[in-house]
Amino acid sequence: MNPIKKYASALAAVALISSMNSCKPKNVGSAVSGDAASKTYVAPGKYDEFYNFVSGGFSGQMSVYGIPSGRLLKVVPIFTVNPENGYGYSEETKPMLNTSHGFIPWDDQHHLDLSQTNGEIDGRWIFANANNTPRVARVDLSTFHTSEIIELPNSGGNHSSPFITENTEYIVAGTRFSVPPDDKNGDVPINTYKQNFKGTISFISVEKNSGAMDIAFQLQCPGVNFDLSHAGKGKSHGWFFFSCYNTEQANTLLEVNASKRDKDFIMAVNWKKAEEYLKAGKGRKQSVKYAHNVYDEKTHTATSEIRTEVIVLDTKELKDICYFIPCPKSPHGCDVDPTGEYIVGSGKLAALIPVFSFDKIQKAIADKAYDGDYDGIPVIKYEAALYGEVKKPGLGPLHTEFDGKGNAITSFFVSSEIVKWNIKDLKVLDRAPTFYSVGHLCIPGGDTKKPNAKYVIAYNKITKDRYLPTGPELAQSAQLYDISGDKMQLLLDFPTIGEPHYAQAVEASVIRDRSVKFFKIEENSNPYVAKGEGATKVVREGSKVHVYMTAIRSHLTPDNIEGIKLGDEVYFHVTNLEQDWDVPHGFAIKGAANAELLIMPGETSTLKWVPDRVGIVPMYCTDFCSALHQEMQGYVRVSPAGSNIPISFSTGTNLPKTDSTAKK
Ligand code: RUQ
Ligand code: CUA
Repeated sequence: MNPIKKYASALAAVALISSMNSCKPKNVGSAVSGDAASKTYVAPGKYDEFYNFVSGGFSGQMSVYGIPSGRLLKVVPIFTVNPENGYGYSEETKPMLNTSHGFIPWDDQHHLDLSQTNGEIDGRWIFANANNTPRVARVDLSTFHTSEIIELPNSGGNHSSPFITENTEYIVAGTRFSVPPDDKNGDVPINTYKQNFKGTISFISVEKNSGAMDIAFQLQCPGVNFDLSHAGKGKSHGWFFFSCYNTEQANTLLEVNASKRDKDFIMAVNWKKAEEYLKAGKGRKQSVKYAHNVYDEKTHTATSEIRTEVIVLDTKELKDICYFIPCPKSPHGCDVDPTGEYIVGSGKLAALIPVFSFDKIQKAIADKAYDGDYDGIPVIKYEAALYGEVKKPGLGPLHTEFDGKGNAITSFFVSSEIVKWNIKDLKVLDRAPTFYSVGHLCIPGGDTKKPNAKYVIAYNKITKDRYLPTGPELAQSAQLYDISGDKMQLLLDFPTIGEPHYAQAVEASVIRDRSVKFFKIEENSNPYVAKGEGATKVVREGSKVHVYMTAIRSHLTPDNIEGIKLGDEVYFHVTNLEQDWDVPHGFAIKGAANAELLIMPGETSTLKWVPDRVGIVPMYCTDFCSALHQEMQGYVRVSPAGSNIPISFSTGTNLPKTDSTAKK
């Protein structure tokens, strides 16, 4: 075939696949049986049975739902500023979004993984990836605050991340885009991918008690796209599995050029071996630049540090860390069953699901059952690693979760359905339509050793006609199915915030009782705290003015401030003196180029304000905190630059002068 014809036919194949995107399942409709309502009804005042943590996609946030009701409980900002609670706007939280590129107010958040102990969810933390500017975050589930964000050098799009080992020893992060390493000259022609581009996998260690993250080491791998990943567990603990596409190493029009090979790879990584090499000093220190940001719950303040070194192990030189296993065609999901024996690859363009056996992989390595190598990495023979194939399961398999009863459920994007199959005999057991174009799916604990097979939740890319129209863009959605019986039963649709990708769910009891209700004021060590109204003050330092302010139902102290001048930078450090659950105060001032603050009980937050005109400027509490919330307000007087009005401040004492000559 001449190149143009070849190109045209490849394009036609892609067009065919894309046109299948819109095909609706045959039994479209609302095949919801009579008891669905009672199964999802959570009576007013009652709690849901599960927490469901859902990635926010291009919203950069994580949202938290109750299951089975589908009620939205909270939006937790991670990588994106959030005006609703001042995250990324307050002086204390701005450093959380610092990177080697400076302050970045947004990212694209795809995957979440709950911390585990012995392969079970322990409810301490949830980890999140940033896909665009490569980062991994840790959210503390006692406060639902983002506690830590670490940037990843040598990476270009952190998609296969964050996936964790069974004791949360490591968070792994594989780069989506291969790029020239950060310490090499990157000013090279783009079409020198094969020579100059590398794929990097980061192993982030997690300190057992504090959760503190650190890049323990990175693996330099051949230039491909790493897509998804899961850790081995049980017998395969010590290994990681990554799906790879673009093994064609294309640098343009990937939809055609990265869909040529009949098989791409699952990459098996022996991280225990990598640890040995690391200990033996086989790593190379590489100079890089990445930010590490930590939020301290005592100072209620984040700090950001730029780090400059990382240890890299070269998997081409250091044998027996990485192995490639052929996997049909553009694999996406890469999922490991609860026993750790079966590794399920899902080729986006494949018409079957290959299931690999950990034991067979080990034997293949021992026997050197290789089909040559790929860029210096041995390629295990497909048959030597394969346990078997699920035949004709559906179109466009993406992700698989496990029910802990020997079954797997796989999502199918193209045929818009979820399909249940048995891991041992690889027979399809049941299928249920999704509305529409399902991406990820989630069973509570579905990627751990102990799934809870009560529900599966499908996260759909397209909702089309499922909800009232809302202009050109419709909400993405989730759908809840009962999987406790033989037949999967659709129970509920609920819209999600942002585009949902991976999600996690866990029994509410694992998290509920650990929830912090307020911060102890005596433990507050923010340098600008006022631990009582007597400690409030306004301090001028040159053109900077620090207001040490308190909020308690229902007044701000001070609520009258004079002596501010044009050209000043004013910092309102507001301490919420309440010591009770669910009594935040807000703070906003007219004309502030900023979001409000939302200050939790016992916390101090700081809003920066630069007045731009002379006059009287109102400020107030934004959160309806009491019957007299509307009274929770005050004024700042701004005078011209050269004015000699002295700083003064008060609450309740700046009263009108009594005029003795006035008539009674
Ligand atoms: S992805 S819809 Cu970004 Cu996890 Cu598969
Ligand atoms: Cu405090 Cu409203």
